[in-house]
Amino acid sequence: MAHDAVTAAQARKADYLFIDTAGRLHTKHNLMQELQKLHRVIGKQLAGAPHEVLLVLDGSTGMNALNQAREFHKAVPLTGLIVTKLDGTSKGGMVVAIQKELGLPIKFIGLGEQPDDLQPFDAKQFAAALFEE
Ligand SMILES: Nc1nc2c(ncn2[C@@H]2O[C@H](COP(=O)(O)OP(=O)(O)OP(=O)(O)O)[C@@H](O)[C@H]2O)c(=O)[nH]1
Ligand SMILES: [Mg+2]
Repeated sequence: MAHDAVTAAQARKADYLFIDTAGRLHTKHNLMQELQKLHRVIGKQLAGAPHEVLLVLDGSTGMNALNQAREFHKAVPLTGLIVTKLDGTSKGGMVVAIQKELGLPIKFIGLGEQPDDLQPFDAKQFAAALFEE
């Protein structure tokens, strides 16, 4: 499917192609291999692709998110993270640990279920929110 999508995007001279995979746990070895294959196939078809590999983490899982990020980053080189569900009780302090260990930029954060709730990550604003009452 990804192969066909790249072909179609090239034929239409599209500026962007988003490939959204089904969610998976890093412990599912076959699904992690599938992810690596996907990455390899796209790269063979188009030099430099995929240009971005974003991992979407559920912020409510706390420090488990760090472990997930670490394992996914080993399987396919990530270029950034999206941390969702920061509108709940989780304040997202794990993003500090992730940044410290893996040095991956957080591109967007999720603050609700509406399209507008997916917002660009602003480190200053995020840090301020982390410490406010
Ligand atoms: N409150 C809240 N809900 C969210 C947020 N992001 C996603 N959700 C909800 O979480 C649920 C799952 O979101 P999906 O976008 O389907 O998650 P997914 O990772 O694509 O799931 P799979 O493709 O099945 O692996 C939906 O009901 C979303 O509305 C968020 O930032 N805050
Ligand atoms: Mg999905």
